[in-house]
Amino acid sequence: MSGLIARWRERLPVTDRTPIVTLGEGGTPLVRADRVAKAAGLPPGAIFLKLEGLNPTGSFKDRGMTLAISKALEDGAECVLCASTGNTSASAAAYAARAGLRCVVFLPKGKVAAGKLSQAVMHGAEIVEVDGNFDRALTMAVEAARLQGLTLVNSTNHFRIEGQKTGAFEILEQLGRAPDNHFIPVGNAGNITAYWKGYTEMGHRPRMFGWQAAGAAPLVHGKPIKDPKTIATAIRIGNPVSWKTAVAARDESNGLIGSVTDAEILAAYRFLAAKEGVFCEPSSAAAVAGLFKLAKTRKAPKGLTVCVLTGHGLKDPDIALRFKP
Ligand code: AN7
Repeated sequence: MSGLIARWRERLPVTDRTPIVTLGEGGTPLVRADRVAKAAGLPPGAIFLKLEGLNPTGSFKDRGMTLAISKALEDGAECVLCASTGNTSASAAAYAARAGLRCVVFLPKGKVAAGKLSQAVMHGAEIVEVDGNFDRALTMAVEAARLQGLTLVNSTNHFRIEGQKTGAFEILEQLGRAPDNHFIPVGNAGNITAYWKGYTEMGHRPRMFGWQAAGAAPLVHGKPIKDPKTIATAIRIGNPVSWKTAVAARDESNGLIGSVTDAEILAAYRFLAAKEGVFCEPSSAAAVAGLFKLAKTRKAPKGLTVCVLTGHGLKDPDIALRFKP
């Protein structure tokens, strides 16, 4: 059987009784990006990109969802529920469809990219459009899950984090060593939490560099943002669930959580597509935007750096056509 649970079984909370719901997620490419390295003033071979957009539904969310849905099925759930800026709902809808579970998704109205919305629709999720942002949608989803006794598959569900930590295991295997630095976009902060967990479980401590959009940077400002704004809708989040663990990952690794403007995000987004042949969604480009930002003041960290490109460019065709090179 393929998929990341089969691959990393002994490191994940599954038993012989767990029905495994998989679409063959994980095993994504790690590609060298010498043009990014050069533009950041670094030597060839310094930068690698982890292409998480090549997961079955086009984002890293599938790593956590294969486990969260498998465990929901094992526990006898009939319906799963999540709030989402788009990718979590696309992934939950697909894995729920495969498992034969009902799926309800709470989405911020008018703020979900077309590709992601079309996935939730096609996989048959029941869609609740929320008048308000992601943070409000999450509050509603948490409340609905509690009142109805349904399984929440947001990253508050620890199986999501457990599944996502396998991204770090793969990077260690693909490089044959640990990277010195790990760059990653940060929204609800589950993924930076998961990668740090994965690395440390394997005895490694790369410096963790998380990147938020300037208009949605609660971790940089040290307080929730009431009305987060950014063109990178996936990370338009004002009050991240995994706040404490993200800050811990930063501090324990001597890392950094910084912010990049929408203009910097779009510049990196175009650079990756036009110079590296890699089409990611705008939120994913935030990590590379952060690298370029540090490079401007010659502060790009030395050594080997992995940037996680969390979602595929096809997720958000409207932005691509509006801001093409
Ligand atoms: C492409 O789908 O929060 O810091 O509801 O879709 O773990 O939240 C998506 C987040 C980065 C941020 N890149 O990851 C959702 C959602 C992409 C994303 C993030 C998201 P976290």
